[in-house]
Amino acid sequence: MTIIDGKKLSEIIKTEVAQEVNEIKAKGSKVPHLAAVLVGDDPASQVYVRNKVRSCEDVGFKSTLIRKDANTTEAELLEVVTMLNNDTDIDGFIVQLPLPKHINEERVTLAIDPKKDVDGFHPVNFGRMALGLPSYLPATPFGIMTMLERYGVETAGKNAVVIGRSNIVGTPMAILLSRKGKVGDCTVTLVHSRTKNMPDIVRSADIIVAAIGKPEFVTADMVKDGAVVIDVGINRIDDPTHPKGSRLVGDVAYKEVAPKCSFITPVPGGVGPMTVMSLIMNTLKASRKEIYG
Ligand code: BQF
Repeated sequence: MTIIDGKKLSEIIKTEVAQEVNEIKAKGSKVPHLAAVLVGDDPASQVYVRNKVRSCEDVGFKSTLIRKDANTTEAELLEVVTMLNNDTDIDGFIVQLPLPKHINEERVTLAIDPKKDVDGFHPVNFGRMALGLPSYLPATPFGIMTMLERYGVETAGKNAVVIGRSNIVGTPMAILLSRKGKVGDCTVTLVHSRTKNMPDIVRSADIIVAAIGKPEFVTADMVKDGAVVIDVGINRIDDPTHPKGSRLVGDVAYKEVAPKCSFITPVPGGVGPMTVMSLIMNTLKASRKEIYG
């Protein structure tokens, strides 16, 4: 059993990107610049945005954090998006999700210039991804593809089961694994809350991607011997034995599942750090005009 160490891999990629930023600076070219918009004070979102800003600092990117209070209107947020679309110093930006309930995430995402949409959530980027055209890949699936590639996980011809059909993880993950490519060429099944016989289907998987947001949903009886298990879940559960009274668990019952696996990702320190690193990679691509010229 090999633990796919997302923390360590993200640090390795960070040093590679930092090296490239040094070369950009040595040439006197423009330093990559990422902006992040955070609306409200959701504690998890604050942590995520802080992780992104810190990663920018670590690789030598410029970063700008724009904070708006929780009662910011959709119109005000759209003005910020327009301002960032037009700011020529900013290569890419993100609007941290989830947004407060009175703001329509779809309208905000549609307002982002696809050239600067380093989260890859705009329908233009999603469509280009689905067609196999150059695009910004959504950060979590991109991070998972990078983990599979760098750990040399064989995917061609394997049965992959993706659990969960969200727009930003499950659905794009299923598309990417099914595509031709270095990582890909899988036979993909996407299962969700209305799926019948979910345990039977998951048991047939050579590769499992768990992205349902239910703590320890995938148990040992659902996992075939030798399977590759990628855990996207980040769930805080009560645990009175812990100093904080709670701890993080994934969507996989790690302790019982890990011994059956060929590869498994831990939580924390698995997919999460790779998600943040993928945003950095997309920002480097934006600054180099790799996708849109
Ligand atoms: C780790 C996210 C759900 C909804 C919106 C490192 C992150 C998380 C975990 C992180 C996530 C999850 C992010 C770890 C960004 C990943 O060590 O395990 C980093 O910062 N993430 C987000 O921006 O929005 C989310 C999950």
